[in-house]
Amino acid sequence: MKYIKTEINLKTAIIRIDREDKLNALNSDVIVELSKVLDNCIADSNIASIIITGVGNKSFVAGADIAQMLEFNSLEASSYSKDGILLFNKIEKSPKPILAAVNGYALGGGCELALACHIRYSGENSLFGLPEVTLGLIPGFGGTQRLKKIVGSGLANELIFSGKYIDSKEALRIGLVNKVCDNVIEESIKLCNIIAKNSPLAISHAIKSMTCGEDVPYFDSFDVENNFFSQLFDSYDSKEGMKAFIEKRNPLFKGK
Ligand code: CO8
Repeated sequence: MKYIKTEINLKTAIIRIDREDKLNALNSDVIVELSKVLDNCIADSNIASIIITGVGNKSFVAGADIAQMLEFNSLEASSYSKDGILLFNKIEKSPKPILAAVNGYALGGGCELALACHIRYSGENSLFGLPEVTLGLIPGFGGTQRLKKIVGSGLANELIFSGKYIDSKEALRIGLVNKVCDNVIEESIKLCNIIAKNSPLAISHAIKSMTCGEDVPYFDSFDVENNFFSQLFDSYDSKEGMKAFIEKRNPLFKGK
């Protein structure tokens, strides 16, 4: 892999986008590589959760690669945008929690990458924004859809129409990130270690329930939850988890 470095810390995969000289901007090769690495991490039963971050201390991802996009016609732009959308949808639908550890600029496609992750932690010096309109573009990796879901349409409109950047404190205030940390990687790993103690099967069902529930009318979404909830009663993990509680011991989950 040219642009992706992966490190394993206990049951957590730390995926680093490594294109520091271009502030980790997403060119098409980064997108292909990130997609492959995610497939491997999702398939690896030793990995419980995944952290995505950027190499260096200046940038998470400063956006899609503007130099590459300058050469695109509309067909090439559509194909590039679709590849990004497929990757970001894969992240959102991942059966394993994916956490964005934002360590600097999260702009344009970089902000959209963070938005696709299940959880966002930020370093103190991060800056967030969707500056596409300043380039004569709009967000093309799902940002027009995901931002309004996360912060509400008023704030999403303001950020997308103005292209302005907000700092990590403001990102926390509007719910764009869960937490602002002194050491974002350390805090992200701590959270992943807590997650790793829980049933991977239950977590994947919770993700499925939340993502599938969005595709149906509101009151039907409770049937979706009921379906995933009840399926778990045929699993080893649910018997083990409840038995361990009754027996006052820690559960030993198997993910099945
Ligand atoms: N694309 C390509 N190269 C970049 C990008 C980028 N997004 N961001 C930074 N770089 C490069 C710079 O060109 C520079 O390269 P070089 O040294 O060869 O000149 C290097 O990274 C360092 O950058 P700067 O010298 O600019 O660093 P500064 O500290 O002065 O500034 C900033 C940092 C403020 C982050 C500045 O680099 C900047 O404004 N970057 C662009 C931010 C931006 O507009 N991002 C949004 C891009 S559009 C987008 O993401 C669309 C997503 C949807 C795609 C849909 C597909 C069709």
